[in-house]
Amino acid sequence: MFSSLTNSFKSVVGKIRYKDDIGALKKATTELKKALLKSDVHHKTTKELVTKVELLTKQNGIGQDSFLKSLKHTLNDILTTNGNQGFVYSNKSHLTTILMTGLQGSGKTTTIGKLANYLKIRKKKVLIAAADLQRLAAVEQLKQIGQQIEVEVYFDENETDPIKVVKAAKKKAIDELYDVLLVDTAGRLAIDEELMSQLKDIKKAVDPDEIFYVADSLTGHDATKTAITFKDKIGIDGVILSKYDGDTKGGVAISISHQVQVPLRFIGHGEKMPDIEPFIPERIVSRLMGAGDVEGLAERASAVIDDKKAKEVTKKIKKGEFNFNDFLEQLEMMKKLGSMKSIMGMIPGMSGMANKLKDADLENSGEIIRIKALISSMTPKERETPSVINLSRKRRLAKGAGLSEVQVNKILKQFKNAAKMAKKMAGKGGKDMQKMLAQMGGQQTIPGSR
Ligand SMILES: Nc1nc2c(ncn2[C@@H]2O[C@H](COP(=O)(O)OP(=O)(O)OP(=O)(O)O)[C@@H](O)[C@H]2O)c(=O)[nH]1
Ligand SMILES: [Mg+2]
Repeated sequence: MFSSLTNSFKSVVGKIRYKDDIGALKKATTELKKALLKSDVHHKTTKELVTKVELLTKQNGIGQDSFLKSLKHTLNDILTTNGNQGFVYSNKSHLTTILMTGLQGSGKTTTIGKLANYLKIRKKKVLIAAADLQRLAAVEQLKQIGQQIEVEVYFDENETDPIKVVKAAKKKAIDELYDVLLVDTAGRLAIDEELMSQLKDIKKAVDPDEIFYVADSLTGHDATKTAITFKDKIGIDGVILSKYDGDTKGGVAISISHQVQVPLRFIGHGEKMPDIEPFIPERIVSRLMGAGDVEGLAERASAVIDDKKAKEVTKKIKKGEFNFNDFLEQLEMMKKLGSMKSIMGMIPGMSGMANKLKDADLENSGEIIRIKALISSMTPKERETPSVINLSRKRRLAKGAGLSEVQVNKILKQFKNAAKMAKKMAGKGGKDMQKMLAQMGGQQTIPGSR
């Protein structure tokens, strides 16, 4: 996600030797300035960053270590703004209410879905309020997202007043003990008084704990400008950058909170529901310095992996009872972890690899699609005990799943081998589910398995 910035920093740090002189420092800072501006970091932020790094390095003695430390320290300062980080629950009541605002098409509705999914994985009861009544398809879009992630959406198709909708949603959320209410609002092409006054009315009616502003990374410096206007007109508590996956420069993530003076809370980096990450400055600095984000990865894994289920599965594997139902369940769990690309970027030393993976992910792997098709044609008994599948059933299954018999045989054989291998591994105390999945899918098709 930050690979281009990470590479720039690496190259700049490389310009300065273990012990060096003022000339080398000047060269490095000039290079740093160029790289930041080229990445679209705001010019004021760039100036402040470069000046501070230069000053700090001089204070600590010119050399690579001192330069690196100064850069880390200054980046951390620049990225940290007064206010909350990531998602913060209300300290006033059981319910946390979030109002999502932003221009048309910036990604509000998608981000609502991503946040709802993020919170649901963390065991929160979430309600989404469909208060964008401007666009005909807006309610339908939210309903579909809600269905996909299994989160309830409050809507009223007979209502034309968003104020009434948010009031009713809030009442429902309180009465039915929801943890979080996410309110989707209508966007406009540009900032106009009508939008601002409607948002103010909604804000008054729903009394949110926090207001998030969704900024489209692809709009560059305009994202920063508009965020400032929203802050001045209605007040915002956090910025969420969307479409960061399409932003090859990436610098807006460095300067937006510094310029708006409101923390950047999340970054959206894809169209799918798991494609969102909390923005925690010290973790991001670690990634920018090419050191990965082990803490973030561990947090994500612990949210997604159900301890009890993991133990059950390990037990089954040890007994050699791992079946196709367990496989599907494991696959769902892996999907929740996010794309392989986003995971790789968090592993120390792997950020370079993340770029090569492009958008490869489990869901879109051809092999996984074939395996899923085969499993969906099986009877419950066959899923539980694949060994009962005989030749005539193999033929029927191939037809049902639209596969050739050779493909069916291959998948069944791979599965058998994988279960065997997993049993062996579990016997040795290993629980490496990923390796097993890789074996299942064939070495070529699952990214990251080689
Ligand atoms: N690649 C990518 N696409 C995104 C991301 N977030 C949103 N999108 C896409 O951007 C488009 C607009 O997203 P919406 O969530 O509908 O935007 P919105 O702000 O609700 O739009 P309005 O309701 O019309 O104001 C959709 O096609 C989304 O799939 C992201 O992080 N990455
Ligand atoms: Mg929308």
